[in-house]
Amino acid sequence: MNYTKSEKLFEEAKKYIPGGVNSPVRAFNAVGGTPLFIERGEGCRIFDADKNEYIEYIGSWGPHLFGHNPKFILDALKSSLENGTSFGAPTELEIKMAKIISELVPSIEKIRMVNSGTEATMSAIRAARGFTNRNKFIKFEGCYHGHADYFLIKAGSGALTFGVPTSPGVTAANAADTLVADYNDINSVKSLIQENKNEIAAIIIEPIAGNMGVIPASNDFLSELREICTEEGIVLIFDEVMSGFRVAKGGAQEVYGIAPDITTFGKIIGGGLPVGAFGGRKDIMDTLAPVGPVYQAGTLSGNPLAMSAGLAALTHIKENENLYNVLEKKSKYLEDGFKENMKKLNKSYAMTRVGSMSCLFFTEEHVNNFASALTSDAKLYGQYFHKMLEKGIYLAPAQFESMFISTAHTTEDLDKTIEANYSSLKELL
Ligand code: HOZ
Repeated sequence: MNYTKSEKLFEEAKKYIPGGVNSPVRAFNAVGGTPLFIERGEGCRIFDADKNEYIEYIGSWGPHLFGHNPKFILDALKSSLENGTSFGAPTELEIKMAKIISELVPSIEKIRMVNSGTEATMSAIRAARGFTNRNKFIKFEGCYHGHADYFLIKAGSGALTFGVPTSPGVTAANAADTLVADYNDINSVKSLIQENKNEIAAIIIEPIAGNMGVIPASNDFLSELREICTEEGIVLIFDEVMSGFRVAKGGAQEVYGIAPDITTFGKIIGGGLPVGAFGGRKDIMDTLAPVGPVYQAGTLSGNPLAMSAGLAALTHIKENENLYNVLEKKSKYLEDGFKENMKKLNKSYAMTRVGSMSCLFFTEEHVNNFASALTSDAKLYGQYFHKMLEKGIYLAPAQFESMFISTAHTTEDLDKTIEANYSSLKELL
C-alpha cells in the first residue's frame, strides 16, 4: 500500500502537535510505522489520505456501535445544528438524555453530562469523596479511567503501551490517596480495606477491562466487591465508558446483574461526539452543586449537538431489541474464525471477548489480570498489526486495546478479516 500522503501529513503534524497526534496511541509508536491520516468513514470502513480503504475494528475507540455515519445520527445532528451549537443554558434535550439513560440502566437515578470519560471519572470520584467524607480510593492495576493525575497510577491503555503506567507529572501528593489492587483478586482488595479502615471513599473498576486488552471481571469477584462496598460504606463505581451500551443495552452491570452506586459513561452516549456522563444513586448525586456542596461544572456540558447525536444513538438502541443478538452473532463468528485459524496453525493464543469487545493476546497463558496480559508478545502484535493493515484490515495500533465490532460489519467483511488473520499469522509463525 502507498502511504505517501499520510507520511507527509505526519511530518507536518509533528511540527505543531506533540508527537503529531492529539492522543498518544494514535502515533503508532507501539507498532511502528506512520499513522494513517483518515479522510472519511462509511459503515465499517475508513479511507485514508492516500485513498486506501480498510475494514476497521476501532470504531473511534468504541462510539461507533452502528459503524460510521448512520443516517439516523446524521439526521439528528443536522436538525439540531439548525437551532444553534451551544447555549450554556439548559435544553429539553438534556432531560430526554437523562431519562433514556435511566430507563436503559436502572441503577441510574440521577445523571450529569460532561464532555469526556476523563471528566466523568474525575467527577465521580469527587462526588464519592464528598459523599463519604473520605479521601482514598481503590483502583485496579491495568484499568484505565482517563488521564486525571490520581488515576495515572499503574494505568492501562496508552499509559501502559508507552511504558508510563504511572506518569511523570503526577506528584506524590496526588498519588497518595490512590490505592491499587489486583484485578480479579478479592483478597488484594480486602487487605487494602483492612489497612485503610474507614478511609476509603470509593472503589472504581472497569467491570469489563478494555484498556489492558479486554479482560472481563469474574462474576464472583464483582459480587464480592459489591458486598464489601455495601458493608464498608464505600461507593462502588463502575467505569462503563467502554462497556456501557456496548456489551448490552444496560452495559456490563446488566450482563453481571450487579448494580454499582455510580456509573461513568462516554463513547456510545455521544453518538461519535465528545460526551461523558456520571450518574447513579440519588443521595450521592445530590451532593453536587447546586443541590449540595461538591462543585462540578462545564460550559459545554449537555451540548445540544452532542445530546442530539447521543439521543439518536440511545433511541436506536432502545427501539431495536435484537441489536445485541446481532452484535453477539457477528462477534462470535469472528472469534470462532480466529480460533479455527489458530487451531490450523497449531497455536492457542488467548482470545477474550464479551459481546462486541474482544482482544487477541499473543500469549498462550490464560489472561485474567494485568500480569497475565503483560505476558503477551506486544512486538509480535505490532508485526501482526502491519500484516493485517497490508491486507486492508485496520486494528488498534497497540496490543492493550480492544477490537470493536459494529452492526455495519457484514459476513463478507468478517470473512475477509478471518482470511487476513489466517494469512497474517501464517506469515509470522
Ligand atoms: N487509548 C485510548 C483508547 N483506550 C485511545 C484514544 C484515542 O487515541 O483516541
